[in-house]
Amino acid sequence: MSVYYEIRKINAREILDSRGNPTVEAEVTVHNPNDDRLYTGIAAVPSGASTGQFEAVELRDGEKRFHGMGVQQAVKNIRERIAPVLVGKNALKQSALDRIMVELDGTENKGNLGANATLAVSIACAKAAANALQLPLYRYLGGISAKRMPVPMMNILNGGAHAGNSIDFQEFMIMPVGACCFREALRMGTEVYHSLRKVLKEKGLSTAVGDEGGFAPDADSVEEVLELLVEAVNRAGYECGRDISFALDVAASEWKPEKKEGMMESEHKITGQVQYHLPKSGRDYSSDELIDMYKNMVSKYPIISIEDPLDEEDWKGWEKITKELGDCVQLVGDDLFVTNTERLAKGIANRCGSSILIKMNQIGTLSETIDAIQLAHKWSYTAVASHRSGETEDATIADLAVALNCGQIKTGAPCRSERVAKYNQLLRIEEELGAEANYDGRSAVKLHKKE
Ligand code: 2PG
Ligand code: MG
Repeated sequence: MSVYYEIRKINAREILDSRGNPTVEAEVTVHNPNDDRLYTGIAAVPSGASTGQFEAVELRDGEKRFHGMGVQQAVKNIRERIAPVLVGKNALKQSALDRIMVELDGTENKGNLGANATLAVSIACAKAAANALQLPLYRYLGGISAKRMPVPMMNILNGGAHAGNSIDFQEFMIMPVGACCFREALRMGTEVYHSLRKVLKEKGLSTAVGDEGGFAPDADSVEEVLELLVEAVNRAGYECGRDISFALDVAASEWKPEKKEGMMESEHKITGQVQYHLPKSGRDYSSDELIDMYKNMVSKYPIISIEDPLDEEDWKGWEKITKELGDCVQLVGDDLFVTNTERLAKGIANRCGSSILIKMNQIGTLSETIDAIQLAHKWSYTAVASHRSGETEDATIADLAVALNCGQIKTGAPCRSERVAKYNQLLRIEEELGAEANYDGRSAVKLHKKE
């Protein structure tokens, strides 16, 4: 029997994200033939600051209003180009709808319509369909197998492009791997967050927060930051490694050599390695030197996951770090893979990393996002559902994480409503799943087995 939930209307508007930048919100209305009523789905897209160069295009107007950041063209694309081809179609055929948008765009990177336009519509269609079927979004997307609660990677100390402090690493996260369930994990992580505030205060360090809600004090070295985290975990009454482990997002693509003025291309040629320049500390490293630094850190601290330890084009470095560290720490490709199945396939073929970060707006449709997660799982890579540093109250990634059994989610500190919205949605989902819900703890993190 074929069921037809007709898309009746698609609208879009320019709203604001958590950094006060404009972003796209779409509203899709569908008709349920069973009760002859209309149901609506609303979705807003997030926006990154440390964006990878291979991400799909985020269309910005570049005009005077909002200092060039307006998204009126993307909104217009939804109203005038996407709506006419999708209205009348069946909202239940998500991949067909997404394919139509990909074909209408006609570029490799959604440069024509804008990934912010296509993604807003893609998610709003799914939400409208779920509402019409009277199913929670995670259940609509994941069916009866949706029951794995993600281990949160809570970013409690911010640096890099997300904060105006002196720290080059972008994110210092805690993972409550010793918790029995998501609710307890969130409590433990939140207690550590509050302990960290006390530790910082006592040391006379700033407790102002960065873009993702983590504290953003100045520090002279990464080790100094890791010591602060250890102290916060202990002060909260937990044991490092047993209850709480650490995860880092280095965001090393921000350390591109060309960002250092006067860097000569010949300098790369001497070592045959990518050279990195850390903009805040002013230090320079080769790939090998960075790998040695990570090895040293992993041997001293309970770090179980490192995201973007190397640049998005340093494939050789990624191969090497996976060989040398992949069996003791999860290596997550964010800028490297950009939620893109082609780049992920290249990584799998060359044994680069063991995990992919999943950001829907890096690719621009829900179906392509799901393809990336499924490809990762097929090859025993983990898939970490992720927010962006610029977010809205839209909590779709919480549902996505459970629906696709991601097992891990990265969505900031337990601070700032746009971050907490995702955690709160996960609390609701876990409550609804009841005894069906699983929480993997430490085993959510997969490592590369030695060959
Ligand atoms: C990242 C993200 C999210 P942004 O690098 O993983 O934490 O940051 O959205 O700025 O790319
Ligand atoms: Mg990242």
